[in-house]
Amino acid sequence: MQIRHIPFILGAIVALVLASAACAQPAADQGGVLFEQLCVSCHSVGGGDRVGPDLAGVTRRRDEAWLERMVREPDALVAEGDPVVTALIARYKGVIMPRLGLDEAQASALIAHLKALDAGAPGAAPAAVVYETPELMRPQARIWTAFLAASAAVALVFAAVAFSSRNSREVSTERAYALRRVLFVVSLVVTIGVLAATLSAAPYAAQEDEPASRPDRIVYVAARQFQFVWSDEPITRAEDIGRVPQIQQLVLDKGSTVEFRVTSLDVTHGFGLYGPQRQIVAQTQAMPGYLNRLRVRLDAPGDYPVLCLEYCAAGHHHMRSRLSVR
Ligand code: HEC
Ligand SMILES: [Cu+2]
Repeated sequence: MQIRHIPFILGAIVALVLASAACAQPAADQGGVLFEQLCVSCHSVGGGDRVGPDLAGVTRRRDEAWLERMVREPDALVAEGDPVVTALIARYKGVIMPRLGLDEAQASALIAHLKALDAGAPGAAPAAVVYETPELMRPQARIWTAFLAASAAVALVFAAVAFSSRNSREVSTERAYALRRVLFVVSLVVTIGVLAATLSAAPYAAQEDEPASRPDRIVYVAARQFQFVWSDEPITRAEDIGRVPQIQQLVLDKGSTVEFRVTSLDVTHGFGLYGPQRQIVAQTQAMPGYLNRLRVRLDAPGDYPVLCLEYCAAGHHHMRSRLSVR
């Protein structure tokens, strides 16, 4: 548990919006689900600008053919020097909306969703769910408390040393060196002891080729500014995104072992998987050119937020996704 994780946990609690109502109204809400999955990292509807413009009223501002192109192939509009996009890019600090590899049906569903929101259709907007303050998983809470106590102890030692050095005095180097030797041996023994006691319980002991240790499911995760792209097939280059079928909503079986194969298409990101109680479950780095494997067994049913754990540029704090376990 590190201090830098705290804002993400809090961010997840406050900002995560569920789209689980989607199952009930597939046609009307497919666009809503896609929007949750692919667009909220950069856009809100009526919640103000994020990385990109607030999309409230966009279906009235722009015509449909243009909207469809903007959603499906923003890069083509940029290349053509479309005046509207050129002006938008200037306004949004040069950030260019990425091509997300959507097909026609998905684009229409998204536009239908935006239209419904603009028309103020009842029930069109998924209600924002505000999570209660989560109860940290007990071991995590204990580690956090121990970490705080240890940090306080270190701060006290530093303060004591700083305080004691105000007045100069004779120091016996012999005694200081003797003390240093003792401390060295003690820390060596403690380190080896802790290692010996815990190493066998460390994950990743299983051999790749043992059939019993094969994961039930392999999921590829490609991180990029500012989203996670999920797939059953490898995504290693940006061009794969239009080609490889994506998983829009990852649902895993309760108790199954899943191996995430995580990479990045641009800068280094973090792949942080949080549990239903918003406790961190597992994490690895998403690095360009590497495929990092992260194997976990997910026993508790519920929603698992996924957040980027590496500051990756201005839109970092919107970089989140989720999976569910049923
Ligand atoms: C990585 C950030 C990012 C993501 C993800 C993203 N957009 Fe954008 N979007 C932008 C930016 C930035 C702009 C402003 C134009 C530009 O700079 O390219 C924009 C512009 C737009 C516009 C034009 C807005 C206007 O005022 O005319 C629409 C419509 C749009 N996006 C829809 C979507 C939809 C739908 C999705 C999800 C499928 C999406 N965007 C995903 C960053 C993003
Ligand atoms: Cu990030």
